[in-house]
Amino acid sequence: MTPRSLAQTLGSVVGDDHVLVDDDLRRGFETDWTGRWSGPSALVVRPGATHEVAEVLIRCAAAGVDVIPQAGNTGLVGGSVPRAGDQARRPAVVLSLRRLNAIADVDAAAMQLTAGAGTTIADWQAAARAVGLDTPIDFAARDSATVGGAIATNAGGSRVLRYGTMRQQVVGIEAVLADGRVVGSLTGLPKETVGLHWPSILAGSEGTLAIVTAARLRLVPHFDHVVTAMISTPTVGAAIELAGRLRRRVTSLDAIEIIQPEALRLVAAHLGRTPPIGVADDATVLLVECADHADPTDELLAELDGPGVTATAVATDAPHRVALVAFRDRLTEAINAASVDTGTPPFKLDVAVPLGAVEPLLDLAGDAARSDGCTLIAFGHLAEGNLHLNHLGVRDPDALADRVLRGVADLGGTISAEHGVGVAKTGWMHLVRTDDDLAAQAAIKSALDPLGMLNPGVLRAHDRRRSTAAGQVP
Ligand code: 2HG
Ligand code: ZN
Repeated sequence: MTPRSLAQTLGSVVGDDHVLVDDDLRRGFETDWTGRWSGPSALVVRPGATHEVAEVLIRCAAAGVDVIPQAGNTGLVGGSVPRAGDQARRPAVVLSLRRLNAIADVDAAAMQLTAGAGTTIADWQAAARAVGLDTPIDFAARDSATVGGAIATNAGGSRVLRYGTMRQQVVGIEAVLADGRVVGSLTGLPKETVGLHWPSILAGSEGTLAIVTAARLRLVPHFDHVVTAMISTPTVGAAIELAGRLRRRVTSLDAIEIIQPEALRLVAAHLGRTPPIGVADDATVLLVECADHADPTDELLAELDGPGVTATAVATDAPHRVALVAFRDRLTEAINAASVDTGTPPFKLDVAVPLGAVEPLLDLAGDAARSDGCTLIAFGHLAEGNLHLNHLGVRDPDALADRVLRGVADLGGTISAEHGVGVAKTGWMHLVRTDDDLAAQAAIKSALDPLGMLNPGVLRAHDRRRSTAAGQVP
């Protein structure tokens, strides 16, 4: 089928205005926002309803083209933009879900609402707050990242210690299989045991099994009183001990974010502000947030008045809290801005290890960065042992990733905590999953998507060392 006839057949489903074929219209959908991942698309199709998604998939299957689902395009592992080079096996269509952004059936008593896959996290939040509730998920990319993408990657963010990851928030799902059949339910019954649980199957499947079109989502109480503290601890070990104490004793705890000194310096320079506390080079900084119906400030301060805390800045009113949180929320943006000077996009490794291994992981990552000659910017979500290892000016990303990810696996950790595998980490999946496990996953994929047309290459495990040794292209 020619590109022109493909555009015509999809235009007859979604309307010609929602099929983008011009280079300049497609460009924004073909590259991720860090600039590291990009590939060509035949066109971008923007369905406005579930039945249109189904019909688009049926026609793409008939035309022999691959489908790359995308919504906010805030992914960091190359999973939502077309594949480049050898990985682009057939022409690819970007299936943009941004138009599926309706919010419906807000039920304050059940504490649930239904959101289209293209709904942003910020819009989910606004709808929750309009009925005196809140979202269990929050992260810095909230204005662009979407519900569908958050489900696809099983996103986490800063409130996981209180409410869990995205998987735990999905009480119902609607999704379209590769052959156009629709599965799931948006009823949202908290108790329902009639076979397989589609939210569990699809959360974290990165658009490889089905296209999520809508979800029934959990809401949580909205707390009027929030306190934010920036805390300096002398060592990573002291930070972990403090985090444990806070988790055991402070019931209003919402977030414990870790920021290493180099990261704090970078974001401070980007913001043009001095951090409110002095931080030694070998210190560790925590950004802690508590939220409750009654003011939790005293509860938090009582725990900070002890060993292992060298400096604290506390904010209870919105403007001061926002100013403190900016040192955490704007890190990714600061890293992207700094990467422009290095001439290469930032190289990101999202990993998690058991808490006892956070310090060895930071040592290992520091050594690996020094060997490469790049600058390591480390921060993350401490309660889950989840570190975002960002590298500026990296020379050999593949060797760096190999060293760090093997180290992570040896420490009992995982190669992806919340960003997903995408195409970036397929070569290291075998470090944390057995061959039998990966074979079972591949069998599920081919049962649901026998043509292999949904997000090809993503989550497709291969052992990069074995493939390279055998001379195969991964
Ligand atoms: C965050 O925690 C996101 O802010 C992005 O997961 C992390 O940029 C990153 O590496
Ligand atoms: Zn994160």
